[in-house]
Amino acid sequence: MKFLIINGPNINFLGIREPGIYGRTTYADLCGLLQGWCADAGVECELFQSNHEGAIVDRIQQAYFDKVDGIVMNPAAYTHTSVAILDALKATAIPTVEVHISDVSKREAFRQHSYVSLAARRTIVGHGIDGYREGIEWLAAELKQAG
Ligand code: CA2
Repeated sequence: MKFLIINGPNINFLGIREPGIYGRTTYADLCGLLQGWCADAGVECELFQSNHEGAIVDRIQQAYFDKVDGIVMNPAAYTHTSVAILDALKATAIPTVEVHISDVSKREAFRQHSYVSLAARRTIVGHGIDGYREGIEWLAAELKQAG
């Protein structure tokens, strides 16, 4: 089974600024953790981070041709704005889990709407970096059960 883990804009700044909201784990640390969690769940993984909406759309489309089984994604600010990312997820129909480090439901009003949620099988918010582990484990179990 093959997963693509996508992180959106500014996630590469994790651990550098705003540790009160996003913690002290750096993006490099996160990449190591993601690889370990995928290995533990018995899935191959590819990591992708971009600050560009179109690059994320392109990567989701590529995942369709690469026969990726699942996507775990923190779309970051594009969560709240991107119909293009929503459409790419719908077009490819790759099972997707949406993850947010912070609890977006308790933050500014503009963070409380997610386009990506309309295509995601599950949305995990406010569990910090551990939310990615939950997403990977949940999606791996779900897809194994589906056969
Ligand atoms: O809680 C999350 O994971 C978010 O997806 C993070 C996004 C934010 O726009 C979403 O509303 C919620 C922000 C990504 C990281 O931004 C940073 C900003 C300053 C310092 C470090 C990271």
